[in-house]
Amino acid sequence: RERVLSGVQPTGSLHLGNYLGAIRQWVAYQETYESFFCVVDLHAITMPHDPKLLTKHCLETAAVYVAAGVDPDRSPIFVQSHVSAHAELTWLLNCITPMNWLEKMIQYKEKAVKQGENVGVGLFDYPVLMASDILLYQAGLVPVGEDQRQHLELTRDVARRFHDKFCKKSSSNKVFREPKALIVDGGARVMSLTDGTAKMSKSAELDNSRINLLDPPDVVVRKIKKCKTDALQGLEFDNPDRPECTNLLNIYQAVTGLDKDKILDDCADLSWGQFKPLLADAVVAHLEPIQSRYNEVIADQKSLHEILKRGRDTASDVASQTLADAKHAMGIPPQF
Ligand code: AQP
Repeated sequence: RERVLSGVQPTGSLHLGNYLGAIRQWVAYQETYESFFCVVDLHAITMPHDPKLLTKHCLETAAVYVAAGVDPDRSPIFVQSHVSAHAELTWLLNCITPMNWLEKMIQYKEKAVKQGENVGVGLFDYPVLMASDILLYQAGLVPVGEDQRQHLELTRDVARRFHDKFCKKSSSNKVFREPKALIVDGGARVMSLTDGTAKMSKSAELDNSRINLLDPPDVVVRKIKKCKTDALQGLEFDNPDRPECTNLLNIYQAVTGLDKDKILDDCADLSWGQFKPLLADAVVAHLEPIQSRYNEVIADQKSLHEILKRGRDTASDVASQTLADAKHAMGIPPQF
């Protein structure tokens, strides 16, 4: 079976975009692929973070995976920093990755602008850490949105460069598997509630810009009531001049599972005042079972720790083998 690896950064409370664009898809992948799901805390610290919250956010993120339907008995769930091979392989790969490859990364350029002079080496190196995450597990497929495509391409380039430098003799002694992108099914980007051209994001300042997965029903209703719309008559998908309209209909489609034609039949002539309560009800109903499962999972910290320990052990077994092969290929001395 093909192997899939994916993760979310524990940078705050997870939102509908993280769920619809990533975690919900993972639940389906478990049927087809051997899956590893990681809470990528080493990535999260590439931007300023609060040390008092990081552990809490890691546990909450793992609990959301379980609540959303990831089955830890089938798919290891683990915290990235608990498998030290991630940091170790990053160092090895750093030593063969040209600086100018990383200078071209769009996400780095965008995030670095926000940091000004304080931009850390870790942010620059983010794509190499991501390459390590993927390559350690010999993942053939990586679910990526448009914004991560460039990083996946870099992962392939780094693997190829490693093989060119250290594994020339035969293709059978290649250390890594070159991953391919797994196109996310029906995974339209979920956009901000306050600006239909910006993606919904954990770190956006305005809480009203996102629906957090754990927002109680009254908060969801309030956020949708207040969200940005436009003054045009009727509702339609895909009009580039109406990004908010497209986004809200996309969310409605994702949480109801209805097809576009049915939605247009039902909603094309509605006013915002009529559509918003429908949308709010559908989102609340969709989140309700996830939230009640989450409350059970997070309340049982002992079991949650156990899940992460088991995940770490399974992940470590795979990762340490790849790391050992990489070290061997590079001529790093074995432990005497
Ligand atoms: N708005 C979104 N719509 C669809 N998918 C999304 N994802 C994130 N936002 C949306 C997907 O969630 C996964 C995990 O993302 P991440 O936490 O690693 O980082 P991110 O993409 O940068 O997510 P955020 O929420 O915007 O976090 P911050 O604010 O910390 O940067 C990925 O698969 C991503 O595609």
